[in-house]
Amino acid sequence: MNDRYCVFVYGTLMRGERAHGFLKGAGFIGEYRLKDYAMYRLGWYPGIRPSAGDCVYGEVYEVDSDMLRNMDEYEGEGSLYHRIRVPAENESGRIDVFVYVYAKETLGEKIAGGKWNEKE
Ligand code: PCA
Repeated sequence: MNDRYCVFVYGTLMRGERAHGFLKGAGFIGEYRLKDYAMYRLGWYPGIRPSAGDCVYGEVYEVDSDMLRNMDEYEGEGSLYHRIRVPAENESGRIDVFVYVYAKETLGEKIAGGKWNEKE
C-alpha cells in the first residue's frame, strides 16, 4: 500500500524529541496549529483535548501506512490516544490531518503556550 497520510505531531514525535525516529523518511509538510485544543503534561509526554479558545502548535508530516501503523502501536491508539481527523492551519492555509488526542480522563498540568518544546 502506497497511500499517504498527513499527521500533525505535537509531542514526542516532533523533530528533536525522543520518538521522532518513527518519522524517519517521512515528508515534512510544515509547522501548523490546531485551534480549540489545549496541551497537558502527562509526565514525559503530552496529550491534547478539545478546549475552546486554546491552541496547540506542532509539525505536519506525510507518512505511509506502515509508518502510521507503527505510530499507532507506539501511541496506544484506541486506549491511551485516539487518532482522529481534524483541520490544522498556518499562514498558507488549512489542511486535514490525523492527530493523537488523549483518550483518558486524568489530565496533568495545562501547558499554556501550547508548545511542547517550550514547556519549561
Ligand atoms: N506523541 C504524539 C502524541 C503525544 C506524544 O507525545 C505526538 O507527538 O503527536
